[in-house]
Amino acid sequence: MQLIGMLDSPYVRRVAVSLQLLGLPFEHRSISVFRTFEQFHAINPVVKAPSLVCEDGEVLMDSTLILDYAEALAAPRKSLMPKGLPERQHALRLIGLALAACDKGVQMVYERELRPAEKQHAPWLDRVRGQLLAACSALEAEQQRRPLEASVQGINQAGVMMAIAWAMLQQKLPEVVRAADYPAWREFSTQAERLDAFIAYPPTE
Ligand SMILES: N[C@@H](CCC(=O)N[C@@H](CS)C(=O)NCC(=O)O)C(=O)O
Repeated sequence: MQLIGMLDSPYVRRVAVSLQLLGLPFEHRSISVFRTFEQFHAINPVVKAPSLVCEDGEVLMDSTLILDYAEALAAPRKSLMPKGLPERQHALRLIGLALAACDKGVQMVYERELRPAEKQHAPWLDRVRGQLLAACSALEAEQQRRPLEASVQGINQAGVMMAIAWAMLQQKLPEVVRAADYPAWREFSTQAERLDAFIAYPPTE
């Protein structure tokens, strides 16, 4: 199995860390959707990171769908998704919030880095920033209300996604998502980043 994409993408990193925690062997290939577009295009003409090349050569994309496949591969030995319905419901809420935070963060970064300054549309950026901060506030409130565990045994997919979203937002948009405003989320993420799977796949390359 090959995981294609750069670890500065939270979606790629999410898959890499999860595959590692699930104990699934894979080769990571750091190919950029921007700097090495043609090389990426040769593997997946849609050029979406992450892409996963399965053992039989079929290519999957979208981190959530790739992880659905990974969960099936690892079952029944290991899973990062809670089994009980109330716990699973809560995990899905957190994953949704953290994915939304990443999506909005990535939109802001693309707007700033890919669009010429004179073509940037302030009302759109304000809207996206508001959505991003709403997701961040909800994540902080949830972590204060029902703290997640950041141990190697206890971390689940919600915890992986929360820590990875935090790292990406602190790396790319620290002036928007101010660390001091999110003490519980920050502390949880600091602990998660000490796990071997996170250390093995750092957010920069
Ligand atoms: N919902 C997707 C988002 C993936 C995504 O947007 N990846 C970015 C890299 S951070 C990408 O492929 N960008 C290139 C493009 O969309 O053209 C997932 O969870 O995998």
